[in-house]
Amino acid sequence: MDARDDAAGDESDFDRLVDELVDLAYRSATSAGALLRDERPRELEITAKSSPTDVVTQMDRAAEEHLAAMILRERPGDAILGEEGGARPGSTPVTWIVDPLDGTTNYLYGIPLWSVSVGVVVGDVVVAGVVCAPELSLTYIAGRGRGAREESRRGARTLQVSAVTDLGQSLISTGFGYDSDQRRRQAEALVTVAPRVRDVRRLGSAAIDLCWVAAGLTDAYVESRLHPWDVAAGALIAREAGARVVGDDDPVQAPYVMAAAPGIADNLMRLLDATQG
Ligand code: LIP
Repeated sequence: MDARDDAAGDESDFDRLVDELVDLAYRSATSAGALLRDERPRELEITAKSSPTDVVTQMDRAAEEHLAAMILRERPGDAILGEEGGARPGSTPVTWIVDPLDGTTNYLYGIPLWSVSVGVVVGDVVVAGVVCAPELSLTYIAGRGRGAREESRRGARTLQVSAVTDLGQSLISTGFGYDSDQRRRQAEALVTVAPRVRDVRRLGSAAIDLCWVAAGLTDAYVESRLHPWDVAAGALIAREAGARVVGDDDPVQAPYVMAAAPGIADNLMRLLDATQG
């Protein structure tokens, strides 16, 4: 029995379910994004989590509560796995994997590169993903097998990864964890990669990193020690836009999560594998 059999009878039922999940993911992500943008207080209450630089604010929690309320109002039996709320069990094959505020440090500093990421899994297959970046007026949407699209001030467009084939001409984004030993290892790997590519960017939101590969704004994104909520939606969006994506099925344990234009994916993976001590 696969996810289709569990969740719905035949193909058309499953397709209707995916459409419903994409729609609810879109409405909940954009609504939570508006809350974060429009109701940000003058003073943020900051609490440290895994390290002094891994922080959570009252807005992270408020956004996750907002997402859960919208989702469970329409689909009360679904499970939710959220960065701030842990795991809420469900009675259906559907699980919502949400990062209510991806790029918390950027949000804290007033840097506009932050997002709300909502991924939806049926059985063990990610079927819907929405990433909303409200300060940039950008929303990225994908349904499994339906391609990926961007909505912006300029309207809507279908997403397609870049056609780059030369690693030395590629623009790569990456990120660093909150643990100092992990950051050292990530920086050491970057010493190997940086001289072999055009340039490197560090945006601060994994979900946006993945969507910008899908949009062709960067040619690849690589980061290690991420969490399922960082990547669930963005990995689907990148894959549906034609990216090669690895590591997203177990982002905590994988050597790295990578989303790359297909023309450079093999060479980039060879380079990354050489950095794995
Ligand atoms: C962040 C990621 C970012 C990573 C940070 C952090 P958060 O998520 O989006 O790419 O480099 O270490 O994990 O903590 O802002 O939700």
